[in-house]
Amino acid sequence: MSTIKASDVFTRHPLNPIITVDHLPYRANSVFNPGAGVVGGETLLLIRVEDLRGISHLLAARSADGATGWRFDETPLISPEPEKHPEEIWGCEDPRLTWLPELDQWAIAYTAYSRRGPLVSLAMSHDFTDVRKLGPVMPPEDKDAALFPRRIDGRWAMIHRPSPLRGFAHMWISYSPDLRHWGDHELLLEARDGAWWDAGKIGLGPPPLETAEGWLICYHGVHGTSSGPIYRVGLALVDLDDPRKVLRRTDEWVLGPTAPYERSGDVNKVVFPTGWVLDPATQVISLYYGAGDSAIALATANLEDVLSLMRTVPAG
Ligand code: BMA
Repeated sequence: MSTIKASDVFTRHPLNPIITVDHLPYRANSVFNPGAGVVGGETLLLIRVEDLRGISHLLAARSADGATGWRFDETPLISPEPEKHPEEIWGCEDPRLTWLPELDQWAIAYTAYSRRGPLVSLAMSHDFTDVRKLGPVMPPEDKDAALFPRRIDGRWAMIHRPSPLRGFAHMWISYSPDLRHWGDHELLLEARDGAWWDAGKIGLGPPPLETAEGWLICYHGVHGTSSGPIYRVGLALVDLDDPRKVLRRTDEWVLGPTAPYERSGDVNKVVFPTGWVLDPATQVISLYYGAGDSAIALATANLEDVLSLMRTVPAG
């Protein structure tokens, strides 16, 4: 039986980086860390645009094939509105998109950069032509949040990453009856220690993806070095009925900064996934990620390859 290696599961798109700041209809510093979804038969990316002050907003881009021919909105879908939302004073960053069939709406979890540090905010949209901000749902510091697409045991569930004053920055899970009030916070996945690639700090990438073998979790891990951090990507599987149970976790990373556009940018050596889309016909996952905090790149994987890898990795 042949076993697929962790580093062979994802294939970079030949046109990477698929979106750079030069594609935008206006001047900005950088584009990165996009949320992803399928809307009206097209791939929609909600991209983080860092403007020439350093403040980020979120802009919708659409493409028929998910890789080329991107069309950009003229105005941002989500911009900082510090008068109404003081927590957004220094920007709106790193959105994750989850389609909620029960509400017939998308949930957008994003980082609002407040004077007290980054926090998790939620907004709702029907098709990314409208938006309704629900405001902050987690106090600072907290980021890298995304919703599960359906209730679990009657409640909405969200993964997020608080940064505590003591100890490492791990991934947590919290529950809500109404998307506004969140509680029953529990530790979900821990950063490892020492020399590991995901020691000290980890955070959720795109939203959990439902598979026959569990919710597939994609996360970034940070390895501190004397020349700065290296951001890489790993996978885990958690139980469908009780996502607090971690079933499997890759020891090795599945994606790390090796391409030139990942190794050098505003921040060097960063692969930071924030969106993915599963094609129901081909069972191919398209993973969208920020490269070097400067551009947007795409890597694809067969879901079956991912699941066969997960069958070989240690229990979580
Ligand atoms: C994280 C976030 C991301 C960024 C990444 C790499 O902490 O700030 O927005 O892409 O670092 O610099």
